[in-house]
Amino acid sequence: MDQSPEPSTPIPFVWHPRTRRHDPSAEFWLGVRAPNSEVLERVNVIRAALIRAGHPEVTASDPDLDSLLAVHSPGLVEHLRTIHDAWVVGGYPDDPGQDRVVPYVFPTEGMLGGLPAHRAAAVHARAGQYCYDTMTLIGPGTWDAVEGAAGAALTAADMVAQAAWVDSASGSSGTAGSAMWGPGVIPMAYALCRPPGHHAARDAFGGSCYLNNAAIAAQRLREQGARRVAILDVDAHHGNGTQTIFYGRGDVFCGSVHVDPGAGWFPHFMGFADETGRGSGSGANLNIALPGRSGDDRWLTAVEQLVHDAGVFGADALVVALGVDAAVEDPKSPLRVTRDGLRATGILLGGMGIPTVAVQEGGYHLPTLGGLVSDCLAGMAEGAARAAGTS
Ligand code: SP5
Ligand code: ZN
Repeated sequence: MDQSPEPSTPIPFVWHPRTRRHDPSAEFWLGVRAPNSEVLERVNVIRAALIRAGHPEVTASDPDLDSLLAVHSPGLVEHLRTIHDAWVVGGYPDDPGQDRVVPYVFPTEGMLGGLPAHRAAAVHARAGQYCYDTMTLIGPGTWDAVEGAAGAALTAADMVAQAAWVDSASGSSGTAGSAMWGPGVIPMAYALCRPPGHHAARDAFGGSCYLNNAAIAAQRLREQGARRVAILDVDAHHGNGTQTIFYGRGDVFCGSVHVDPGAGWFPHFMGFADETGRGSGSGANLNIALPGRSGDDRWLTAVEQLVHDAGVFGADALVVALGVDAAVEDPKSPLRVTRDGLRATGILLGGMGIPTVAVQEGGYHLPTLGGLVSDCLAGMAEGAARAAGTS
Protein backbone atom coordinates (compact mmCIF):
# COMPACT_ATOMS: atom_id res chain seq x y z
CA MET A 1 0.00 0.00 0.00
CA ASP A 2 1.08 3.54 -0.68
CA GLN A 3 2.19 5.51 2.34
CA SER A 4 0.76 8.81 1.15
CA PRO A 5 -2.86 8.93 0.08
CA GLU A 6 -3.31 9.02 -3.67
CA PRO A 7 -5.06 12.14 -4.92
CA SER A 8 -8.56 10.74 -5.32
CA THR A 9 -9.74 10.07 -8.87
CA PRO A 10 -12.35 12.59 -10.06
CA ILE A 11 -15.63 10.75 -10.54
CA PRO A 12 -16.74 10.65 -14.20
CA PHE A 13 -20.10 12.28 -14.91
CA VAL A 14 -22.60 11.04 -17.42
CA TRP A 15 -25.29 13.16 -18.98
CA HIS A 16 -27.47 13.28 -22.05
CA PRO A 17 -27.84 16.50 -24.08
CA ARG A 18 -31.55 15.67 -24.45
CA THR A 19 -32.03 16.78 -20.85
CA ARG A 20 -32.22 20.26 -22.37
CA ARG A 21 -35.55 19.57 -24.05
CA HIS A 22 -37.56 19.33 -20.83
CA ASP A 23 -39.22 22.57 -19.83
CA PRO A 24 -42.10 22.08 -17.40
CA SER A 25 -42.47 25.89 -17.48
CA ALA A 26 -44.83 26.10 -14.52
CA GLU A 27 -46.30 24.30 -11.58
CA PHE A 28 -49.76 24.61 -10.15
CA TRP A 29 -49.92 24.83 -6.38
CA LEU A 30 -53.30 25.25 -4.69
CA GLY A 31 -54.63 26.31 -8.06
CA VAL A 32 -52.08 29.09 -8.37
CA ARG A 33 -49.66 29.07 -11.28
CA ALA A 34 -46.01 29.51 -10.25
CA PRO A 35 -42.72 29.23 -12.11
CA ASN A 36 -41.28 25.73 -11.89
CA SER A 37 -37.93 25.61 -10.09
CA GLU A 38 -36.82 22.38 -11.79
CA VAL A 39 -35.17 24.36 -14.61
CA LEU A 40 -32.59 23.56 -17.28
CA GLU A 41 -30.13 25.98 -15.72
CA ARG A 42 -29.70 23.44 -12.89
CA VAL A 43 -27.91 21.09 -15.27
CA ASN A 44 -25.87 23.90 -16.79
CA VAL A 45 -24.46 25.05 -13.45
CA ILE A 46 -23.74 21.52 -12.22
CA ARG A 47 -22.06 20.56 -15.49
CA ALA A 48 -19.93 23.72 -15.50
CA ALA A 49 -18.79 23.09 -11.93
CA LEU A 50 -17.88 19.47 -12.66
CA ILE A 51 -15.94 20.35 -15.78
CA ARG A 52 -14.09 23.02 -13.81
CA ALA A 53 -13.25 20.46 -11.12
CA GLY A 54 -11.80 18.09 -13.71
CA HIS A 55 -14.45 15.38 -13.81
CA PRO A 56 -14.36 13.53 -17.13
CA GLU A 57 -17.59 13.90 -19.13
CA VAL A 58 -19.34 10.93 -20.72
CA THR A 59 -22.33 11.12 -23.06
CA ALA A 60 -25.14 8.76 -22.10
CA SER A 61 -26.52 6.05 -24.34
CA ASP A 62 -30.24 5.90 -25.07
CA PRO A 63 -32.01 3.46 -22.79
CA ASP A 64 -33.71 0.34 -24.09
CA LEU A 65 -37.37 -0.09 -23.18
CA ASP A 66 -36.76 -3.24 -21.13
CA SER A 67 -34.54 -1.35 -18.69
CA LEU A 68 -37.38 1.09 -17.99
CA LEU A 69 -39.94 -1.71 -17.70
CA ALA A 70 -37.73 -3.48 -15.15
CA VAL A 71 -38.98 -1.01 -12.53
CA HIS A 72 -41.99 0.73 -14.14
CA SER A 73 -45.35 -0.40 -15.49
CA PRO A 74 -45.90 -0.51 -19.26
CA GLY A 75 -48.87 1.83 -18.75
CA LEU A 76 -46.80 4.57 -17.10
CA VAL A 77 -44.06 4.40 -19.71
CA GLU A 78 -46.56 4.48 -22.58
CA HIS A 79 -48.39 7.37 -20.95
CA LEU A 80 -45.26 9.49 -20.56
CA ARG A 81 -44.19 8.69 -24.11
CA THR A 82 -47.47 9.58 -25.81
CA ILE A 83 -49.60 11.92 -23.71
CA HIS A 84 -48.16 15.21 -24.92
CA ASP A 85 -48.71 14.31 -28.56
CA ALA A 86 -52.28 13.33 -27.74
CA TRP A 87 -52.69 16.63 -25.90
CA VAL A 88 -51.63 18.59 -28.99
CA VAL A 89 -53.85 16.52 -31.30
CA GLY A 90 -56.69 17.15 -28.85
CA GLY A 91 -56.27 20.88 -29.38
CA TYR A 92 -55.68 21.81 -25.72
CA PRO A 93 -52.95 24.36 -26.54
CA ASP A 94 -55.69 26.41 -28.27
CA ASP A 95 -58.68 25.50 -26.13
CA PRO A 96 -58.45 26.08 -23.19
CA GLY A 97 -54.99 27.47 -24.04
CA GLN A 98 -52.72 25.14 -22.11
CA ASP A 99 -49.69 23.74 -23.94
CA ARG A 100 -48.45 21.59 -21.04
CA VAL A 101 -50.24 18.41 -19.95
CA VAL A 102 -51.93 19.38 -16.67
CA PRO A 103 -54.13 16.89 -14.78
CA TYR A 104 -57.41 17.77 -13.15
CA VAL A 105 -59.00 14.48 -12.07
CA PHE A 106 -57.19 11.62 -10.33
CA PRO A 107 -58.64 8.08 -10.30
CA THR A 108 -57.62 7.29 -6.71
CA GLU A 109 -58.23 3.95 -5.04
CA GLY A 110 -60.97 5.62 -3.03
CA MET A 111 -62.75 6.85 -6.13
CA LEU A 112 -62.60 3.47 -7.84
CA GLY A 113 -63.69 1.46 -4.80
CA GLY A 114 -61.91 -1.61 -6.04
CA LEU A 115 -63.04 -1.40 -9.66
CA PRO A 116 -60.44 -1.15 -12.41
CA ALA A 117 -60.28 2.29 -14.00
CA HIS A 118 -61.76 2.35 -17.49
CA ARG A 119 -59.56 3.94 -20.08
CA ALA A 120 -60.78 7.54 -20.13
CA ALA A 121 -61.94 8.75 -23.55
CA ALA A 122 -60.91 12.35 -22.83
CA VAL A 123 -57.20 13.14 -23.01
CA HIS A 124 -57.66 15.73 -20.24
CA ALA A 125 -58.90 12.92 -18.00
CA ARG A 126 -56.10 10.56 -18.97
CA ALA A 127 -53.69 13.34 -17.92
CA GLY A 128 -54.38 12.41 -14.27
CA GLN A 129 -54.31 8.63 -14.55
CA TYR A 130 -50.66 8.11 -13.65
CA CYS A 131 -49.98 11.46 -12.02
CA TYR A 132 -50.40 12.26 -8.33
CA ASP A 133 -49.87 16.01 -8.15
CA THR A 134 -50.40 19.21 -10.09
CA MET A 135 -46.75 20.25 -10.17
CA THR A 136 -45.27 17.78 -12.63
CA LEU A 137 -46.25 19.04 -16.06
CA ILE A 138 -45.44 17.44 -19.41
CA GLY A 139 -44.24 19.54 -22.34
CA PRO A 140 -43.14 18.72 -25.89
CA GLY A 141 -39.60 17.67 -24.89
CA THR A 142 -40.34 16.05 -21.56
CA TRP A 143 -40.25 12.44 -22.75
CA ASP A 144 -36.98 13.01 -24.62
CA ALA A 145 -35.35 14.32 -21.46
CA VAL A 146 -36.89 11.64 -19.24
CA GLU A 147 -35.42 8.99 -21.53
CA GLY A 148 -32.09 10.82 -21.55
CA ALA A 149 -32.00 10.94 -17.76
CA ALA A 150 -32.74 7.22 -17.50
CA GLY A 151 -30.06 6.64 -20.13
CA ALA A 152 -27.54 8.57 -18.05
CA ALA A 153 -28.35 6.45 -14.97
CA LEU A 154 -28.00 3.25 -17.00
CA THR A 155 -24.74 4.29 -18.64
CA ALA A 156 -23.27 5.18 -15.24
CA ALA A 157 -24.44 1.82 -13.83
CA ASP A 158 -22.98 -0.06 -16.79
CA MET A 159 -19.61 1.67 -16.46
CA VAL A 160 -19.40 0.82 -12.77
CA ALA A 161 -20.65 -2.75 -13.24
CA GLN A 162 -18.23 -3.39 -16.08
CA ALA A 163 -15.28 -2.37 -13.95
CA ALA A 164 -16.54 -4.00 -10.75
CA TRP A 165 -17.81 -7.37 -11.91
CA VAL A 166 -17.27 -8.02 -15.59
CA ASP A 167 -13.61 -7.01 -16.05
CA SER A 168 -12.55 -8.30 -12.66
CA ALA A 169 -14.13 -11.69 -13.43
CA SER A 170 -12.46 -11.99 -16.83
CA GLY A 171 -9.21 -10.44 -15.67
CA SER A 172 -9.30 -8.22 -18.76
CA SER A 173 -8.43 -4.60 -18.84
CA GLY A 174 -8.70 -1.81 -21.33
CA THR A 175 -12.47 -1.89 -21.74
CA ALA A 176 -14.54 1.24 -21.26
CA GLY A 177 -15.12 0.46 -17.60
CA SER A 178 -11.66 -0.39 -16.41
CA ALA A 179 -10.02 2.32 -18.51
CA MET A 180 -11.80 4.87 -16.33
CA TRP A 181 -10.43 3.63 -13.02
CA GLY A 182 -6.93 2.39 -12.29
CA PRO A 183 -6.31 -0.83 -10.39
CA GLY A 184 -7.35 -0.65 -6.75
CA VAL A 185 -9.71 2.27 -7.33
CA ILE A 186 -13.33 1.73 -6.35
CA PRO A 187 -15.47 2.38 -9.45
CA MET A 188 -17.83 5.32 -9.01
CA ALA A 189 -19.82 7.27 -11.57
CA TYR A 190 -22.27 10.15 -11.34
CA ALA A 191 -25.31 10.55 -13.56
CA LEU A 192 -26.35 14.16 -14.08
CA CYS A 193 -30.01 13.27 -14.43
CA ARG A 194 -32.69 15.80 -15.22
CA PRO A 195 -35.58 15.56 -14.62
CA PRO A 196 -34.99 13.93 -11.23
CA GLY A 197 -36.57 10.60 -10.36
CA HIS A 198 -36.93 9.58 -6.72
CA HIS A 199 -40.60 10.58 -6.37
CA ALA A 200 -41.63 8.36 -9.33
CA ALA A 201 -43.14 5.00 -8.39
CA ARG A 202 -43.67 1.88 -10.48
CA ASP A 203 -46.99 3.10 -11.83
CA ALA A 204 -47.18 6.80 -10.89
CA PHE A 205 -45.26 10.04 -11.31
CA GLY A 206 -45.12 13.34 -9.42
CA GLY A 207 -42.84 15.65 -7.44
CA SER A 208 -41.07 16.86 -10.62
CA CYS A 209 -40.12 13.21 -11.32
CA TYR A 210 -41.30 10.98 -14.18
CA LEU A 211 -39.16 7.82 -14.21
CA ASN A 212 -37.09 6.72 -11.23
CA ASN A 213 -33.47 7.04 -12.38
CA ALA A 214 -31.98 5.74 -9.12
CA ALA A 215 -34.22 2.66 -9.15
CA ILE A 216 -33.37 2.01 -12.79
CA ALA A 217 -29.66 2.21 -11.95
CA ALA A 218 -30.02 -0.08 -8.91
CA GLN A 219 -31.91 -2.67 -10.92
CA ARG A 220 -29.24 -2.57 -13.62
CA LEU A 221 -26.49 -3.08 -11.02
CA ARG A 222 -28.36 -6.13 -9.74
CA GLU A 223 -28.61 -7.54 -13.25
CA GLN A 224 -24.93 -6.85 -13.93
CA GLY A 225 -23.44 -8.60 -10.91
CA ALA A 226 -24.31 -6.85 -7.64
CA ARG A 227 -25.97 -9.21 -5.17
CA ARG A 228 -27.36 -6.65 -2.76
CA VAL A 229 -27.74 -2.99 -3.62
CA ALA A 230 -28.30 -0.13 -1.19
CA ILE A 231 -29.99 3.03 -2.38
CA LEU A 232 -29.22 5.86 0.01
CA ASP A 233 -31.27 8.98 -0.62
CA VAL A 234 -29.88 12.26 0.71
CA ASP A 235 -32.28 14.54 -1.15
CA ALA A 236 -34.12 16.79 1.32
CA HIS A 237 -37.40 15.05 0.45
CA HIS A 238 -38.34 11.45 1.13
CA GLY A 239 -37.62 9.15 -1.82
CA ASN A 240 -41.15 7.81 -1.81
CA GLY A 241 -41.09 6.41 -5.34
CA THR A 242 -37.91 4.44 -4.76
CA GLN A 243 -39.28 3.14 -1.47
CA THR A 244 -42.47 1.83 -3.11
CA ILE A 245 -40.63 0.18 -5.99
CA PHE A 246 -38.44 -1.93 -3.68
CA TYR A 247 -40.69 -2.16 -0.62
CA GLY A 248 -41.29 -5.90 -0.94
CA ARG A 249 -37.81 -6.85 -2.11
CA GLY A 250 -35.02 -8.18 0.03
CA ASP A 251 -32.22 -7.58 -2.48
CA VAL A 252 -32.38 -3.77 -2.51
CA PHE A 253 -32.11 -1.72 0.69
CA CYS A 254 -33.66 1.75 0.61
CA GLY A 255 -32.62 4.36 3.14
CA SER A 256 -33.67 7.99 3.06
CA VAL A 257 -32.91 11.00 5.25
CA HIS A 258 -35.31 13.87 4.73
CA VAL A 259 -37.31 16.66 6.29
CA ASP A 260 -40.09 15.21 8.39
CA PRO A 261 -43.24 14.73 6.30
CA GLY A 262 -45.09 14.70 9.64
CA ALA A 263 -44.17 18.37 10.01
CA GLY A 264 -46.01 19.21 6.80
CA TRP A 265 -43.45 18.57 4.07
CA PHE A 266 -43.72 16.85 0.69
CA PRO A 267 -44.42 13.96 0.03
CA HIS A 268 -46.64 14.34 3.12
CA PHE A 269 -48.15 10.85 3.13
CA MET A 270 -45.03 8.72 3.42
CA GLY A 271 -41.47 8.84 4.65
CA PHE A 272 -42.15 7.88 8.29
CA ALA A 273 -39.92 5.77 10.50
CA ASP A 274 -42.44 2.94 10.82
CA GLU A 275 -42.16 2.17 7.09
CA THR A 276 -39.61 -0.65 7.26
CA GLY A 277 -40.43 -2.90 4.30
CA ARG A 278 -42.82 -5.76 3.64
CA GLY A 279 -42.53 -9.51 3.09
CA SER A 280 -39.05 -10.43 1.94
CA GLY A 281 -38.26 -6.71 2.06
CA SER A 282 -38.98 -6.52 5.79
CA GLY A 283 -36.21 -4.57 7.46
CA ALA A 284 -34.80 -3.38 4.13
CA ASN A 285 -36.31 0.12 4.29
CA LEU A 286 -35.12 2.88 6.59
CA ASN A 287 -36.58 6.36 6.88
CA ILE A 288 -34.96 9.03 9.00
CA ALA A 289 -37.15 12.11 9.26
CA LEU A 290 -35.50 15.27 10.59
CA PRO A 291 -37.04 18.37 12.13
CA GLY A 292 -37.15 21.35 9.80
CA ARG A 293 -34.21 23.39 10.97
CA SER A 294 -31.75 20.51 11.34
CA GLY A 295 -28.14 21.33 10.45
CA ASP A 296 -24.95 19.35 9.95
CA ASP A 297 -24.94 17.55 13.31
CA ARG A 298 -28.33 15.91 13.02
CA TRP A 299 -27.90 15.40 9.29
CA LEU A 300 -24.54 13.64 9.49
CA THR A 301 -25.68 11.45 12.37
CA ALA A 302 -28.54 10.32 10.14
CA VAL A 303 -26.24 9.72 7.16
CA GLU A 304 -23.97 7.64 9.41
CA GLN A 305 -26.99 5.58 10.37
CA LEU A 306 -27.95 5.03 6.73
CA VAL A 307 -24.41 3.94 5.87
CA HIS A 308 -24.24 1.68 8.92
CA ASP A 309 -27.51 -0.07 8.14
CA ALA A 310 -26.63 -0.46 4.46
CA GLY A 311 -23.39 -2.11 5.61
CA VAL A 312 -25.22 -4.46 7.96
CA PHE A 313 -27.57 -5.28 5.08
CA GLY A 314 -24.48 -6.46 3.20
CA ALA A 315 -24.69 -4.14 0.21
CA ASP A 316 -22.03 -4.80 -2.41
CA ALA A 317 -23.06 -1.80 -4.52
CA LEU A 318 -24.41 1.63 -3.68
CA VAL A 319 -26.74 4.02 -5.48
CA VAL A 320 -26.78 7.52 -4.03
CA ALA A 321 -29.92 9.52 -4.74
CA LEU A 322 -27.97 12.74 -4.62
CA GLY A 323 -30.24 15.69 -4.08
CA VAL A 324 -28.55 18.71 -2.51
CA ASP A 325 -31.71 20.58 -1.56
CA ALA A 326 -30.96 19.97 2.13
CA ALA A 327 -28.45 22.81 1.81
CA VAL A 328 -29.12 25.83 3.97
CA GLU A 329 -29.36 28.07 0.89
CA ASP A 330 -31.93 25.90 -0.87
CA PRO A 331 -35.40 27.44 -1.19
CA LYS A 332 -37.23 24.09 -1.31
CA SER A 333 -36.45 22.73 2.12
CA PRO A 334 -35.98 24.10 5.64
CA LEU A 335 -32.94 21.92 6.37
CA ARG A 336 -29.71 23.77 7.06
CA VAL A 337 -26.89 21.58 5.87
CA THR A 338 -23.68 23.43 4.95
CA ARG A 339 -21.38 22.88 2.01
CA ASP A 340 -18.88 21.26 4.40
CA GLY A 341 -21.73 19.09 5.63
CA LEU A 342 -22.40 17.88 2.11
CA ARG A 343 -18.74 17.17 1.58
CA ALA A 344 -18.76 15.16 4.82
CA THR A 345 -21.88 13.40 3.55
CA GLY A 346 -19.90 12.35 0.49
CA ILE A 347 -17.01 11.10 2.64
CA LEU A 348 -19.39 8.92 4.66
CA LEU A 349 -21.05 7.50 1.54
CA GLY A 350 -17.75 6.92 -0.26
CA GLY A 351 -16.40 5.35 2.92
CA MET A 352 -18.61 2.33 2.30
CA GLY A 353 -15.88 1.43 -0.16
CA ILE A 354 -18.16 -0.31 -2.65
CA PRO A 355 -18.93 0.33 -6.35
CA THR A 356 -21.18 3.39 -6.47
CA VAL A 357 -23.51 5.19 -8.85
CA ALA A 358 -24.66 8.64 -7.77
CA VAL A 359 -27.77 9.99 -9.45
CA GLN A 360 -28.78 13.65 -9.37
CA GLU A 361 -32.10 14.37 -7.68
CA GLY A 362 -33.13 17.83 -6.35
CA GLY A 363 -31.19 21.00 -5.60
CA TYR A 364 -32.58 24.35 -6.65
CA HIS A 365 -30.35 27.21 -5.48
CA LEU A 366 -28.60 28.00 -8.74
CA PRO A 367 -25.74 30.14 -7.36
CA THR A 368 -24.50 27.33 -5.07
CA LEU A 369 -25.84 24.20 -6.78
CA GLY A 370 -22.75 23.35 -8.85
CA GLY A 371 -20.39 23.75 -5.91
CA LEU A 372 -22.57 21.64 -3.64
CA VAL A 373 -22.69 18.72 -6.07
CA SER A 374 -19.00 19.03 -6.86
CA ASP A 375 -18.05 19.07 -3.16
CA CYS A 376 -20.24 16.10 -2.37
CA LEU A 377 -18.66 14.11 -5.22
CA ALA A 378 -15.19 15.15 -4.05
CA GLY A 379 -16.12 13.84 -0.62
CA MET A 380 -17.30 10.55 -2.11
CA ALA A 381 -14.03 10.09 -3.99
CA GLU A 382 -12.06 10.95 -0.86
CA GLY A 383 -14.07 8.55 1.30
CA ALA A 384 -13.62 5.76 -1.24
CA ALA A 385 -9.88 6.38 -1.54
CA ARG A 386 -9.54 6.18 2.23
CA ALA A 387 -11.59 2.98 2.35
CA ALA A 388 -9.51 1.39 -0.40
CA GLY A 389 -6.26 2.48 1.24
CA THR A 390 -7.09 0.91 4.54
CA SER A 391 -8.65 -2.29 3.27
C1 SP5 B 1 -36.76 15.99 -6.67
C2 SP5 B 1 -37.32 16.98 -5.72
O1 SP5 B 1 -36.58 17.59 -4.96
N1 SP5 B 1 -38.64 17.19 -5.78
C3 SP5 B 1 -39.20 18.12 -4.89
C4 SP5 B 1 -40.67 18.12 -5.00
C5 SP5 B 1 -41.24 18.89 -3.86
N2 SP5 B 1 -42.24 19.79 -4.29
C6 SP5 B 1 -42.98 20.24 -3.17
C7 SP5 B 1 -43.79 21.41 -3.51
C8 SP5 B 1 -44.49 21.93 -2.30
C9 SP5 B 1 -45.19 23.21 -2.58
N3 SP5 B 1 -44.30 24.30 -2.66
C10 SP5 B 1 -44.95 25.55 -2.80
C11 SP5 B 1 -44.46 26.26 -4.02
C12 SP5 B 1 -45.14 27.59 -4.17
N4 SP5 B 1 -44.80 28.16 -5.44
ZN1 ZN C 1 -35.96 17.19 -3.03
